Amino acid sequence: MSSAAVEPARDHAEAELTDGFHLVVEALKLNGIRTIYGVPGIPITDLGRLAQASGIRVISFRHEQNAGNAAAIAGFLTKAPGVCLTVSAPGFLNGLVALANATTNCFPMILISGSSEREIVDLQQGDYEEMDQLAVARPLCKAAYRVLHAADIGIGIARAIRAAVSGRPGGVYLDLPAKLLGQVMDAEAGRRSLVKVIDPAPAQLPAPESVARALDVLRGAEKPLIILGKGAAYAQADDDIRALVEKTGIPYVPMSMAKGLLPDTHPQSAAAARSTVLAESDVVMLIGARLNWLLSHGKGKQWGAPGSKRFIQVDIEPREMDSNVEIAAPVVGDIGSCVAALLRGVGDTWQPPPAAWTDAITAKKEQNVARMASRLGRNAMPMDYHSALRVLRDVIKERPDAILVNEGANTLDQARGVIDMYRPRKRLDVGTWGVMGIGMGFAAAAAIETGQKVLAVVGDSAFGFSGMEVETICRYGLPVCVVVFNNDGIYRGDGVNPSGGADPAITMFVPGARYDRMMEAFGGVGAHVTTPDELKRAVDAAMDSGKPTLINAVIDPAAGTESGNIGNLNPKSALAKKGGA
Ligand code: ADP
Ligand code: TPW
Ligand code: MG
Repeated sequence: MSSAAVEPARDHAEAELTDGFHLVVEALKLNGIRTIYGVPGIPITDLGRLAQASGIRVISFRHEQNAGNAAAIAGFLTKAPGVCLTVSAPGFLNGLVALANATTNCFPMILISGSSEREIVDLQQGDYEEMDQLAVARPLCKAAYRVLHAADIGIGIARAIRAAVSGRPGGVYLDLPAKLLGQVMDAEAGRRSLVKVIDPAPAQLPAPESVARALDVLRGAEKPLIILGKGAAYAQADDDIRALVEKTGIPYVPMSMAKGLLPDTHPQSAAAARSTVLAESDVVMLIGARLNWLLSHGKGKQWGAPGSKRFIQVDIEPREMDSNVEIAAPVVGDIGSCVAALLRGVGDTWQPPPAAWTDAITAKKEQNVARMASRLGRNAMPMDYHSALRVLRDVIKERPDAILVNEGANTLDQARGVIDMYRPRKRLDVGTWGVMGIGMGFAAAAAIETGQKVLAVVGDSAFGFSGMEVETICRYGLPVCVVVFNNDGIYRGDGVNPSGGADPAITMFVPGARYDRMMEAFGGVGAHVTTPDELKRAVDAAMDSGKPTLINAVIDPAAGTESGNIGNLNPKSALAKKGGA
C-alpha cells in the first residue's frame, strides 16, 4: 500500500476518513466530469448513488451497450471523455462493445467497471461475476488500467483521462475492484492524492516544413480536393476550417459525420459530385479522415487512373500516414494547430483552382441535384425512402440546431444523401464500423450534452438493437423524436424463406409492427404515419414540444436494396440457386 494510506492518525481523536467510493467521485468531479452513463448493480450501486448525491448527473440505462454508446458520443461532442459505469463481467462485456467502437471511431471515452476479488479471480475459484476484465479489455481499447489502492485513485483517473483525450482520442478501460471502493484512508491524504489534469489534450503543433510541403503540393494542383472527416468535426476548429476551404477556393467533400462543418448547401461542397471528384482530382487533402474502407482505401476504380493522385493528410496520429497509399505530404498535429498553420501559409494571394475544374464539378452537381429532385418530388404510396426523407430534410432545414442521429442500411444511406446539415457536429451515425445499435444511446446523450432537440432516423432493425432505451428517454424526459422507418425488415420486408418452410425469411420482422406503442407504453407520444404529410405534422409537433416521441413511419417493404449502398461488400454464394439455398 502506498504511504498515504498508512499515515498515522492526526492528533485529534477522530481523524476524518474517506474511502474509495468518495475518492472516485471526487476525482471525477475535480476533472470536470458532469455526467455518468451506466447501469447500476454490485459493486458500483453506491458509487452511482454517491455520484448523484454529489451533483454528478447519473443517467441509468437499460443495457450497458447503450450507456456506453451514450458516453462515447458525449466524448465526440464535448472533447472530454464520456464516462460509462458498469458492474463486473457481463455488464463490463456489454459496455465493452461500445468501448471498442469508441476506440475505432477515435471518440474519447472511459469505461469504468467494478470487478470481483482479485485473489479469487486470479486463482479462478469462481467468484461472483468472475472475470479478468483488465486482460479482456486491453486489446480492445487505447489503454487499460486497474487501481488497487485507494491512494492511487487520483492517479488512475488522471491517467485514464489523459489517455482518452490526448493524441488520437479513444476508449480507456478503468478497472475498480469491489474491495478498492470500500478501502478507507485519511481524508486529508485522500484529498492530496487527487490529480487535476492540466491541459489533458495538449496542442500538437505540426512541423513548419511539413506545412510548407503540403502547401507546395496543394499549390501545384490542377484539380485539388479537400476531404473533411469526423476528426475535423471533433477538433472544433470550425472557423479556421471554413476559412481554409473558402480562402483556397478548393472544392470539398464531407465524410458522413463531418457534414455541416460547412453547410451542405455551401457552393464549394462537391458532395453531390462525389464520384467525379474522387476519380478526377489530382491532389487530395484529407483533414481528420482515414483512407479506410469508407474511402476505398485511397485506391482502385473509385479513385481513377492508378498514380493519378497525390495525398496530403492532416492527422494527429503519425502512424496513420501511408496506411493504405503513399502520403506525399503528411502533416502531423492537432487539426486546430495544423489548419491554423496552413491558413497562415495560404496568405492573401492564393490562386483559386482552375475554373475548368470547378466548372466541371458545378455542372456535375447540377445534373445530380436535378436527378435527386425528381426522386424527392415523387409521392410514392406506400412511402418510399425519398418521399419520407424529403419531409425530414425540411425539418432539419427549419431547425438547423437540432441533432440528427441516423442508423440502418437504406435508412442510413438515403438519409445521409438527402438530409442537408447546416452546423458542425449535428449528424451522428454508425461511424467507422457501420454498427447498428448506436441509436438511442447517441440520441439520449446528444440531448443531455447539448440541450438541443434530437431527431433519430432509424431503420426498424437498427432501432431494435437499442429500442428498450425509449423507457430511458421517457424517464429523463429527453427531447428526442425517433422516426422508425418501418419496412418490416432488414433491408427489405419482402424476404422469402428459401426452404419453403413456415419460418419467416431471416431478414423479416412481424409485418405491420407498431413501434409507436413502445413509446406510449412509457408515457411518451406515439404516432403511426403512412403519408409524408402525416409524417411532417407528427415530427413538427415532436420537435416543437420536445416530448419524447416515436413515429412509426410505414415504408414500402420493397423499396430498399440489400445492404443499402454497400451491397458490393456483401459476399454471395455463386453456388446457391437464385433467391434460395
Ligand atoms: P471519417 O470516418 O469521418 O472519415 P475517421 O474516423 O476515419 O473519419 O478519421 C478521423 C481521424 O481524425 C483519425 O485518423 C484521427 O486520428 C483524427 N483525429 C481525431 N481528432 C483529431 C484532432 N484533434 N487532430 C487531428 N486529428 C484528429
Ligand atoms: C451490430 C448488420 C447492417 S444494416 C442492418 C444490419 C442488421 C439493419 C438494416 O435494416 P434496417 O434498415 O435498420 O431496418 P433498412 O432501411 O435498410 O431496412 N449487427 C451489428 N451491426 C451491423 N451492421 C449488422 C448487425 C446490419
Ligand atoms: Mg428496415
